[in-house]
Amino acid sequence: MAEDDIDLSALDDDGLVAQMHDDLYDGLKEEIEEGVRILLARGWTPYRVLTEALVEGMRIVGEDFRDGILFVPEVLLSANAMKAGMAILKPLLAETGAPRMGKMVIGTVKGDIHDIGKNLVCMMMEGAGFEVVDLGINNSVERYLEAIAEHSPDILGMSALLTTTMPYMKLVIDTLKERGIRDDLVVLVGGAPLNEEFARAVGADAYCRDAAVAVETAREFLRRRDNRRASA
Ligand code: B1M
Repeated sequence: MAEDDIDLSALDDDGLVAQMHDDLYDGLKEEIEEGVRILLARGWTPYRVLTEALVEGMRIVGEDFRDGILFVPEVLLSANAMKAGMAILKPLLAETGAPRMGKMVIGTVKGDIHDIGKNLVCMMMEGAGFEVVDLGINNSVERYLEAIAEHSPDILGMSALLTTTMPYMKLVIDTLKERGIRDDLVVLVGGAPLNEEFARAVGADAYCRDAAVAVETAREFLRRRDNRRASA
């Protein structure tokens, strides 16, 4: 350890989490990985590490990006460190042994390369027992249609982080309607600039504020669908 390095394991929980927010801000991948491992070893649940150490750290990065204090290259380093932490948590979140709940195809819409939030949704959905087909970023209508034809999902999820890309969701949903397959799917949308009103306006079934809400909403819609089918 270099002289000015901080011994993360010597910090108490609050100190460590605060240090991890700083390390995420500075894009320090290895420190984030170490911090995640320490918190897990101290008995923190993977979900708590995710929300309190990583997501909260990224929120701070987001504010300074918005205010012009951080720029794209720095935010990319933060995103890279965040992903490294998420990679450790992913198998743990998926380890719940939950029964298979249904299948979701999800992707970030065309023109948009933000994927951290979408990846979190994938992790949480898998952890809750859903089968997830992740289409990644920058997805065209055609790509969504191909994936729906190939995987026959119960749920289509779309993510957008830019006000310029979120209208693309309407194009996808309108195309599903034209093809007569809209009502075969539960369409859930999410991303920081969206809200419920937007989701209604584009014809989605629901807006999901965060990954935990996405899981709850998916469960609720499939439960309602199964009840309808059972009583038909
Ligand atoms: Co971008 N970026 N970015 N960026 N970036 C934002 C979104 C921005 C708000 C920053 C700002 O100005 N404050 C702003 C958008 C402004 C606007 O549209 N009004 C912005 C901009 C402008 C840009 C560029 C245009 C910058 C430039 O080039 N000049 C550019 C666009 C590139 C493109 O997409 N074409 C750009 C680039 C980048 C990076 C590449 C540097 C990097 C992305 C790296 C990556 O994702 N691999 C980046 C980042 C990291 C951000 C911020 C800082 C953080 C986003 C994030 O990861 N948040 C962001 C600021 C912010 O959002 N506060 C910003 C953490 C994540 C956990 O939250 O994504 O909201 P979130 O996901 C949540 C929920 O929204 C929800 O659940 C998730 C988990 O709880 N959710 C869903 C998300 N998707 C869902 C789908 C669902 C359900 C729930 O389906 C069922």
